[in-house]
Amino acid sequence: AARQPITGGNWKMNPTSLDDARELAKSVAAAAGSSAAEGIVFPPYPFIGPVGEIIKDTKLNLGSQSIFFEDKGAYTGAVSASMVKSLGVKYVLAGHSERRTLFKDNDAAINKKVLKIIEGGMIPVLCIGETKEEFDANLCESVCAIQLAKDLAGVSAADVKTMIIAYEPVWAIGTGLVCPSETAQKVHKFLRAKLASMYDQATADAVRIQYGGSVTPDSVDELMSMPDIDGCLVGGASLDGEKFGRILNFN
Ligand code: G2H
Repeated sequence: AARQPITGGNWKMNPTSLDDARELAKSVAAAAGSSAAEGIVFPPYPFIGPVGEIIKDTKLNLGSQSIFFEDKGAYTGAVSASMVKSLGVKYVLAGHSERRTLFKDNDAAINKKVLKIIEGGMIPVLCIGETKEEFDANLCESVCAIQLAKDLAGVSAADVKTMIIAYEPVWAIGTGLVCPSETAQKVHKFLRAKLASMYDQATADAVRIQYGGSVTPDSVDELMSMPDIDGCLVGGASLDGEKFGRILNFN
């Protein structure tokens, strides 16, 4: 496929100080080089600006881990799409399982965020995935299909084409249990077929689908050899510049 591989480093609530964030950004920038995959870093909100300064002359892109879907006003603690856009953000996560579980982001809110990210001139990275119970009950495909349909409601084919979908089986997140590459490939293929039925084949073929969940330098090459895996969304291993650099420079 002609899809350009794209891999993101989701720093989550790490590192814990601006100095440490700067150090990490510098080591990622040094290790990334002219990587095989397009790279994105998703720092915590307060570090987006400073990290953006550090990576501005590299091939890395700047990301935001979330946004709130309102434009402005009395929403204490919230951050808007235009705020992160003004810092140079290009990609924004929506629907990460930690947001769904810990912060009660439901599909209706995630859909509003996706639409707001697009309206704000940025590209959503929509995360979907099933829990362990759902996986064991053979509900992986139906759960992912429902999330996709709800979260993409009202998104045009032209916009979805530029989007990234991240398939993150919840049972593989931060657990060290990587989903076997063939299993992930099967789900990615299913998701692309679902996108083709929601839109059309050309649109589905353009969407980049990332795998996320305990990706490391040891698992990246096999994952990236799968035809429908177009990149990875990396948590833990993105906090080490060398490891993340190796993941960006997959073989
Ligand atoms: C899944 C992933 C990053 P980790 O949440 O989005 O985290 O690689 O630590 O499993």
